[in-house]
Amino acid sequence: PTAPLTVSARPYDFTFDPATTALVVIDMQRDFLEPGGFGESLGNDVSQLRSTIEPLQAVLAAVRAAGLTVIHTREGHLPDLSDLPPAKLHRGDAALRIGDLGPKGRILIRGEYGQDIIDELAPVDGEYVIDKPGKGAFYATAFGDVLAEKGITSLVVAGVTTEVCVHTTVREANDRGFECLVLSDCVGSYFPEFQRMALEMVAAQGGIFGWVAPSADFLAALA
Ligand code: C5J
Repeated sequence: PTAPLTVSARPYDFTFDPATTALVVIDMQRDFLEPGGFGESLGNDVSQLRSTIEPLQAVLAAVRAAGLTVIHTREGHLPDLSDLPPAKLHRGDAALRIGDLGPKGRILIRGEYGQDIIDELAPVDGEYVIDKPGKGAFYATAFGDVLAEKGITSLVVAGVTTEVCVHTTVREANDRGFECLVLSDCVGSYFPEFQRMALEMVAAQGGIFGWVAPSADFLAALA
């Protein structure tokens, strides 16, 4: 198909040029999706996020075939915790805190097995992997520089969790002038009511932060 492509989305059609669009896959890490990691240590049922994996595999296959830029992010901290604000370390009542040794390595520490991306969605050669200390992908990372270098103006966003790292990144991107499409079945939350409302918040008020569509409609536009 010739650009621009059109996705049937809420609150209205999303148009994009594959040459200036990146797929951003946020924090699909063992620490959030598998037992024994950061997500579970905070008391969450990590199985809630697993429905995102299969549709995201299909989206990754399609965007790889179409030649879109692909950027994965990973939340995590340096082994010496020098990039971890005490406020983040001490927040909540975690069984295991960031930096503690869990069954998959030190919780949310860069380079540990648990902090890496799940096998099902492993990055391939030529894709970017951005390590970030915060919830948003722009803060203290090269994410913005990569987007500028590649001439990216639109983001198709997937990953976890919808109301935390996905929302923070979409809000940050929106303020920087990017057009964001959130794939509703490729983002996940530990809380079903947050999932629903977080998606509503993106598209409300005429698309205050961006657009929302199921991945099937994005795939239809790419086909
Ligand atoms: C959280 C994230 N939920 N990746 N991180 O702490 O959304």
